[in-house]
Amino acid sequence: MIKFPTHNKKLKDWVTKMAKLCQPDEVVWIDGSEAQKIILEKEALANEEIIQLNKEKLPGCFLHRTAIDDVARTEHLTFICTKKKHDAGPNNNWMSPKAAYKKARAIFKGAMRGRTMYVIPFSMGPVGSEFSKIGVELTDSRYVVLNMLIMTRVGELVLKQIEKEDNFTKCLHSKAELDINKRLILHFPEDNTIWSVGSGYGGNVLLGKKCLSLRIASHIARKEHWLAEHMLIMGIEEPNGHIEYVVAAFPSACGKTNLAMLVPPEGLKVKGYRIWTVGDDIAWMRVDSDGTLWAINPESGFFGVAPGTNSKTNPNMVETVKKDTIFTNVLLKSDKTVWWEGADGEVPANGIDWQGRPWKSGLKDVNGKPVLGAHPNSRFTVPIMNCPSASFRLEQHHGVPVSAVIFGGRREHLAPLVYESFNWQHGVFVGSTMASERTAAQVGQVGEVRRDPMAMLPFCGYNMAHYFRHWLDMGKKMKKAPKIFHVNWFRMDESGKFMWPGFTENLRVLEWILDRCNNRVEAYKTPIGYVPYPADIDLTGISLSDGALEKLLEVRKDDWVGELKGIKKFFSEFKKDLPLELWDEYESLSQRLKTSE
Ligand code: OXD
Ligand code: MN
Repeated sequence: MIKFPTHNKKLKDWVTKMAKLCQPDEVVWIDGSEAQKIILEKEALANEEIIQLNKEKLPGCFLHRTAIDDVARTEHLTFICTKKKHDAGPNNNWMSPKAAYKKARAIFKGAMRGRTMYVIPFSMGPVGSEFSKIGVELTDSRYVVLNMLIMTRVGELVLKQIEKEDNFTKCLHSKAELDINKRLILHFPEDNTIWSVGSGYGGNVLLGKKCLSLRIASHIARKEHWLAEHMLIMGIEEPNGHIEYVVAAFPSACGKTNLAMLVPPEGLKVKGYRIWTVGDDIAWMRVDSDGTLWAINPESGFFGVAPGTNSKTNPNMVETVKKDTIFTNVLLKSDKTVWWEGADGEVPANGIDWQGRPWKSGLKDVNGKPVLGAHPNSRFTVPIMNCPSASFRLEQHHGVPVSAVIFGGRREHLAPLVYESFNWQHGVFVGSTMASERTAAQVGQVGEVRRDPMAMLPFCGYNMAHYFRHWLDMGKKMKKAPKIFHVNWFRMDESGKFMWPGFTENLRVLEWILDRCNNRVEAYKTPIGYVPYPADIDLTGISLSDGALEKLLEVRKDDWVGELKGIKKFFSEFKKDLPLELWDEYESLSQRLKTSE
């Protein structure tokens, strides 16, 4: 007999039906309390789902290891299940809802036998905010529960909200047998439903994150006239105390998290900048009654990539993960602290690697390849409030006003350090033609270049041509739309070295962006957009080689003529659905390149 702490019939009926399908031994409702969390941690420790880390050095921290073939989002097993294939678009894998439910139901059937089904009522965004959406995740994984308690707002207040709204996203997850051949991540936007089975990796199973906050939310946002985006949100406090907020989209593992919480570089410190972190991964944005764009971060935690995180790349994150953190797939040291490639300090002499095997520094496999201590996509899950730069506006129901939208990618040669689009429509073109290299966060060939419009290719829950149309329409709804920029921290010189120091120094580029938003500097008009005059990027305290900044800002016509081909090929995939405005922008760019010197 299931006990229900809710009167909501929809919720009661759905939990009953799903329990009948999955056949758990018991059903436990998650109330968001500290007492319940402690019980769950104890059970997870006893079952060896998590390992307690050094209580003095890493209080409240645990380590979890996933199955070795379950370490990243599995895009080829991720589907958008709409009645019409066309609604999912060429950008998504598609299955009909009927076929998808049938296929997954066979795996879910009895999958929770001998286990507990946890019911997690959660809110993406502050409970009760106009921006927020409610979900309920059913899962047989304590690891998922413990992570959801960090990443989302969980508990009784949410249940009350469900009674009021009578609406929530139905999220069903089971580890089942953790079998890659029986793994499916299914989205049913027309039913406001997500089914994920056979995985234990965060991006596949913390259903509030990519599944709800991007794939399902993007579908809802189109209908309700707002934007659900794969973007960080950060505030830049200027020396006069005024804070301006920017949002930025980069493909996975291109430094969104590092940028969102950067510490101003030495050379700019005298100017008195301060950074406020609102979010590192997802932005939900609405046009408010003042006719401008406002943003919230629907999440309450970070699910960040560990390798490469250190006091130089991200000192705030190093502080953040010193307590209350769940580490996944990192190296365990003998003193029960953790390590990953690119962490601070010496490489440990030995430890237990992410697969649970003994490891020592310099270890090589039979082919002579280094054996990594931590998986390249190893992660930490930690509350945003732990972060020294956490914004004081995180719980504000209205979010923060957005001055600039920044797109970026990893382009070794093509894109200059920064450029500004001519207007909103051109900015949408810039976002829609974004491209980058594949990273460890996705399964597949690392290094392969792929188009990733607005960094949403793996996350847009509907036909991307319709998504571009939605972006164009949103621009018309604003009295004062944010300016749109493109950045590239990854340009390389002839010898294959990065030309820009990146990380904390990126504030120098943000400074120019804000100067442009406030009409404080002129810019140089090129065929692709406005580019800074070198003198307007403050280089105090860093030394670039002679002419390096000029090279970083250079727009190379031949490269862009080549790029046009790639854009045409990509746009053509959307056939007649692609908004004509984007073809107009394509033609205009081609024309400007022809007529420029
Ligand atoms: C992430 C991703 O995990 O984008 O944030 O892959
Ligand atoms: Mn992401």
